[in-house]
Amino acid sequence: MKVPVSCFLSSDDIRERFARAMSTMYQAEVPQYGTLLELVERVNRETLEADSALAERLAAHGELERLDAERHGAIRVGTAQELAMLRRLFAVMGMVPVGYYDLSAAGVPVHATAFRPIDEAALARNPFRIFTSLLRLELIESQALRERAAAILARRDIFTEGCRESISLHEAQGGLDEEQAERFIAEALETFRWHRDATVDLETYEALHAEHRLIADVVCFRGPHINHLTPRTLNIDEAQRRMPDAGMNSKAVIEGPPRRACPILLRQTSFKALEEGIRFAGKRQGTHTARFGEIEQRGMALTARGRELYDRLLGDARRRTAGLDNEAHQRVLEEVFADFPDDETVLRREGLAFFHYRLTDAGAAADRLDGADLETLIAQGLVEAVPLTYEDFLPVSAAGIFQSNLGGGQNEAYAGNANREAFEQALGTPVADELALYAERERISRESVLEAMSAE
Ligand code: OOG
Ligand code: NI
Repeated sequence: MKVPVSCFLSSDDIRERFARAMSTMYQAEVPQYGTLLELVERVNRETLEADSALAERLAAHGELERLDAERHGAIRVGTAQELAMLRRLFAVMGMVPVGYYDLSAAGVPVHATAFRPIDEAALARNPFRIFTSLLRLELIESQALRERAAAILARRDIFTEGCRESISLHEAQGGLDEEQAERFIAEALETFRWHRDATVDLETYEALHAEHRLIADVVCFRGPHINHLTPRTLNIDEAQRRMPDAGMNSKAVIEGPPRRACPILLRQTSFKALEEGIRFAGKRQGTHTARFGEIEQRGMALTARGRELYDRLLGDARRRTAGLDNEAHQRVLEEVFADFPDDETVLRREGLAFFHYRLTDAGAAADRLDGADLETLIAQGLVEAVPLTYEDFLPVSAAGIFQSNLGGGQNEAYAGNANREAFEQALGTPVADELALYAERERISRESVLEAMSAE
């Protein structure tokens, strides 16, 4: 069967529909997540009403219509084969692996990447991404337990037959038409669904859980259930404040940088994972906690230099924030981050953040110039520099999110075990370098405004 290329849905369309289907499924599975969405929607509405400049800026950037769309989710898989197949699944939706995250440094036996869109138009349309962790059985000390876990994982297939067929069809045709895309979405969704029935008996679950709760979460179920989704908030401090009154057990502190005039990177918080009833093999009942809800607020992407400064200041702050409540934690962060410039022009001139350059209306109407340089064009109001939004994750923050859902469970013995090569081998491809992606987008925008402004 040959399908004309013009009938194919774009990968952006498929990603958007998939993200929406996932949100509907997760709200039905975890009702408290629906409550979180309502809370975020209310805070966003009130923030926009109180800040008309923000509302205008978001409207001008086409952000208002997609404010409610989820920004990310997360899953954890058990084997190289599962990860490699997920790479092919996400490719259907224009999502590629970006970045390597070593969580062993934080005592969690996984390493991870983020599957996400990378080009400008795709990110603007729908930036949905999935933080995907791979379990590292090799970090388990007990050989018997390692082998037991590997044997259980070897028996499961987390993809439906229809999902595999849809992926192969996409690869063979170079796209999917409407009906094929709908089938792909329905079949792919099955991989992320929750299963109340564990594949193992309670005793096996408990043995794996005793090594690390995350190992039990990955190994004992039929699939890598989506463990959270994350909408975007315009005021994370307010959302955090309101979570307890909405009946949510919020994590103690907001992860990431403090509140600033020029937001940087990513701030996150969550409600903690819920305890859910599980039927184990052999008919025994038990419980498991895995699924939670998160919110995020994104700021500008930092250059390697900006990131170094961020990491250093965060390290300084961490020595002083242990055990503090969120309010005190944020006060310390604000004090320490006074050393991080909080003015767009300074951030740009000092090479701390990435920017997108574009002509202003005046620039588009102006005469071409000979040898125009960027700073002069900006000073003359012909070109403007807009910060690039950070599209990735932060290992220290991710560790904080993991740990708040693992009852503080960690294991120092795992630490210091980054192995990007092994991860890429399992994935079947190298992960993209996030800094190079931002630098490239900045370079292209710079060259295109300079070209547009210079005389032939
Ligand atoms: C993923 C935690 C990381 C984030 O937003 O940093 C994450 C997980 O718990 O599986 O989602
Ligand atoms: Ni997350």
